[in-house]
Amino acid sequence: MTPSSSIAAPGAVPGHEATDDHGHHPSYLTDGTTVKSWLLTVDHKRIGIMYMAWILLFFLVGGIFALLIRIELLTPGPTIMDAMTYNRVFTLHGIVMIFLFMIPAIPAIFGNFLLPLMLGAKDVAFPRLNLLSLYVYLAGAGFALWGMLNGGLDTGWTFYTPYSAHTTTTVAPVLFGAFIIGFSSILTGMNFIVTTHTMRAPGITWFKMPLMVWALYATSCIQVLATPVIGLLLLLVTAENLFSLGMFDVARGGDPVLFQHLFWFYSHPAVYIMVLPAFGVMSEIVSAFSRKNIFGYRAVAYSSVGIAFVGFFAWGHHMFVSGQSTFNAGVFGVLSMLVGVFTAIKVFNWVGTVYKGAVEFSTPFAYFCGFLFFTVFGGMTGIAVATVSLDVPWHDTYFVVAHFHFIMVGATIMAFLAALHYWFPKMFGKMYHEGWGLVSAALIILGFNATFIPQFLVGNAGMPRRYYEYPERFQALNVASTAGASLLAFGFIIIAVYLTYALIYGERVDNPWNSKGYEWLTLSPPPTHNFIGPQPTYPEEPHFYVDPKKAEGEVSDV
Ligand code: HEM
Ligand SMILES: [Cu+2]
Repeated sequence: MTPSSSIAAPGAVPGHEATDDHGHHPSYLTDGTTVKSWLLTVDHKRIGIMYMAWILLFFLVGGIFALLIRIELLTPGPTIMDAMTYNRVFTLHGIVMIFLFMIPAIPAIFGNFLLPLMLGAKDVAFPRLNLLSLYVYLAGAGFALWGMLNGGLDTGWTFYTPYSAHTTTTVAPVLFGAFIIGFSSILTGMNFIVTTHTMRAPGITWFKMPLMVWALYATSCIQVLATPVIGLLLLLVTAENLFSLGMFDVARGGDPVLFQHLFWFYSHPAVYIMVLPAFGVMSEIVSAFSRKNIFGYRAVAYSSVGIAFVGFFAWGHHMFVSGQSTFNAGVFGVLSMLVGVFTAIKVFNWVGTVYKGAVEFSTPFAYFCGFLFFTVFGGMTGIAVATVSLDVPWHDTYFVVAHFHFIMVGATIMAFLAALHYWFPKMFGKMYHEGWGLVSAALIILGFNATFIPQFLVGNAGMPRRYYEYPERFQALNVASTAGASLLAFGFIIIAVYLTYALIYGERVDNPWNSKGYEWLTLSPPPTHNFIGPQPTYPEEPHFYVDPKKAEGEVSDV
């Protein structure tokens, strides 16, 4: 199909078929092909693609470290490294995955690419600031990786004091790197908030915004409000580490638990920086592949804001055993569970959307199914660990590791891969092999379960996290977990292969899903300024598949 013959969803706008003077559309990919035109671009789509390249690279680095951890834990004693190296490896894995992959992944890649398209805007509000965010992120990543490779650190990704203030490993550059990355997060968040407020095309009211936009908006609010706290904290620990200020030192009037409060005041909301965009992705996908408008649009939109809000009042659940009163612990437990309520609202609405939908079981939908499972299972174990009497024995065991991997990694990775497959044709105008898509999705979902279900069990049996050696009775479950991780890695390799192939040889497509999301109202890949000819008009809600004359819940014949 040539670009000019491709028509988006029914209801495509006038101007969509317009061409330039030469009768064809230059896309953002072909408009300037020099290295400089990429490195200095202010086009949100190119910036999104550049984030993608880097973030995938860091994901590979974090993944290699994950496999090293799993190989080491194959046997109860030393396997491939010594204990100190092991401490460094799991710290590296955690820091790279959290700060370099999970936090920026969906907002920086798909948020950047899609937010202006979904709002009918030509770009984000501050395009140059957007480019700056990318380089600030890379500068921070550079610092952190440099520190990790030159000596490394052994504090775990949580940098708990008093240890992080005293260890002689290379803490300061990594903390400083994380501090810099925080600025990138804040700048992107600000940019998205202003874009959402000021750049919506005529016709897009707040309650006609795609749910992905709502999710990105709620995420941005967390980024802007919470990140400064950890920024200052990381600076304080750096100073403590270098100059022994005494801030977190009891002997000098400081308080090591103060660190935990400030750390989790950011890092608990930060888990929603990772997972809210994932929820947003899924709201788009469930609607597109059920061919129904989302069930309970307003409830889904408000619950994103609700999660962002109550997420700020739950941090104490990481500190049940750090000496807080029983009353405090109870309050933090209940507040944590409120997050579960808002998440459940979303889950019920997603299921309600699928119900009686004309489901198309494609690769993105397969990831939606995996996502639903990880979110519900991970969320319920969240309720369990938010119950103080249960968390006391589970704290710092593999049970918690399994909980947060299920919800955070499971849900986010499912959404990341779903987004990658759903928007791949949008970004590159090419289609991948659907069969391989489904095979790798099955491998990944299976591998993920095989990796982390044994960790719930071994944690419940008492195996602590962050230990290098363990009693022999834990070995079988650890071997199972490592086998699962290998399956997972295999799935990712397959994806890398067929997506690269599709990038080069894939069939030209425009809107292979016949999606009605606003972002599909323009060409795939989009032209540089997003729309050719007049801006589209937005008479309907995004994903308006249902004939309004028919009763709600019925399927349109689109
Ligand atoms: C929605 C996405 C969620 C994400 C991304 C997430 C992420 C995490 C992470 C990263 C940790 C481990 C932190 C560490 O290294 O110590 C953790 C622990 C914990 N989570 Fe979640 N969580 C989520 C949902 C929930 C929910 C809904 C609840 C409560 C209802 C919850 C309750 C807890 C508790 C109590 C702990 C601490 C357990 C302990 O350290 O003993 N989480 N979570
Ligand atoms: Cu938390």
